[in-house]
Amino acid sequence: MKSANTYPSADGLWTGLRLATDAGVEAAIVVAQGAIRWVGARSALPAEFAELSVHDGGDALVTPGLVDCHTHLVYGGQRANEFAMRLAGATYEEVAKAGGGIVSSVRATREADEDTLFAQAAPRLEQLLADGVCAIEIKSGYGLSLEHERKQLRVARRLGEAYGVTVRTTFLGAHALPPEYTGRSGDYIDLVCREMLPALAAEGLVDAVDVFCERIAFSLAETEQVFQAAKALGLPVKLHAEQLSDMGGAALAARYGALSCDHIEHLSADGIEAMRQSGTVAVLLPGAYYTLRDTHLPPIEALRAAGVPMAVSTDHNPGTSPTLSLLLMVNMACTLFRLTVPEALAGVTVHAARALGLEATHGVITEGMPANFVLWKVRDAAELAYWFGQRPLRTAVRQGRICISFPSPSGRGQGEGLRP
Ligand code: DI6
Ligand code: FE
Repeated sequence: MKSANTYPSADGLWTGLRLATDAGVEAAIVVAQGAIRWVGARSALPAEFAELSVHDGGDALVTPGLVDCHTHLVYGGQRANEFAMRLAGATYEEVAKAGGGIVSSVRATREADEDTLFAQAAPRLEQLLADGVCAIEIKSGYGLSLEHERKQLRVARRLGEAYGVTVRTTFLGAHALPPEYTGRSGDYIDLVCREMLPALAAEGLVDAVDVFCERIAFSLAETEQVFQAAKALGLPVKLHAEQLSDMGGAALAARYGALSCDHIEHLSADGIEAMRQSGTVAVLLPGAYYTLRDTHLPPIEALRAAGVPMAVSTDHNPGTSPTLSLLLMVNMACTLFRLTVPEALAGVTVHAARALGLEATHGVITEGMPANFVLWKVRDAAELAYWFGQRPLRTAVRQGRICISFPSPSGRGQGEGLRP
């Protein structure tokens, strides 16, 4: 791992590119002082940029840097044993009731110190970066006490600094009831609202607030209590909503102007309408759907018809979605959820950026924005969805720096994601 500011600058003229939207025309991008200065057809390049030093794209497809807008990347241990339990017939809810599930990751996370958590999360982050991720959300929620939630969020911040990747931290203190609060859910929510959230926000560790609103987690009323605490601190909210049942969480979240409602397999028509009115993004998580062998599809056609923006994310977590490939989620969004390729790609770029409140800096290649873009060893955007399980990334520019670069089409270059 390098320190972020040792990556080479991406300033200069990038040529030999194809834009997904206009693949027939050679495109060029000018980067100056780490920001996009100009983008368009090479033939239309203004003369003032013609003498800049050239980065030859070699006919690569270029897209905005990908945004993974829902992850639980920082945690201790792993839960392969639950995979086996589910294969033997147990449901996610039964596993949780048997003392597994989120609470078993809480035990392992509490036992690990900050450096250990960092060392475990870093190679996971490297895999996502090798898939073209330039901005990522990282939630807490495996600490469930002030001390241990703080540790998770500090690791998330450190990861962003170490890798020069934009990290948005989300406080998910209301993820599960910690064992020491069994039977005292109200007391725990009070602790979350009165002590944990204000303290962590004051330390600058919280960019947004999330709740797991579900019958195995927290009720609608408890969710609203957390939203009120977030609102009092001026923090945006998002919600794990209607994953296993329709709790009415999405409509509540929309009332609080939520950035996103995530999972939403059981989202109702009222929930969709509320999200449409509030401009809330629907975050689709096909990795969890797949792992849980869910068969209840999110209401894609109704979301599409309502014009609710749909994002796609890994939901990386040790229980229900251990994937570290956002491109695999693009494939699954198409094959399992029937998104079109342009919808799925918008889902990991422009809409994902919006789900994090990052629409001014990420998700599109536009003059004035920080340079976050990816060159791919493919000719056609559909290939990004098609080659599932592969890593066609050639070059990743994050925050104006060349962070991953494979010099020749077949060569193994300096990629941080491909360590021996
Ligand atoms: N929904 C999920 O998919 C994850 N959290 C949540 O609220 C699962 C977390 C886990 O099982 O560890
Ligand atoms: Fe999640």
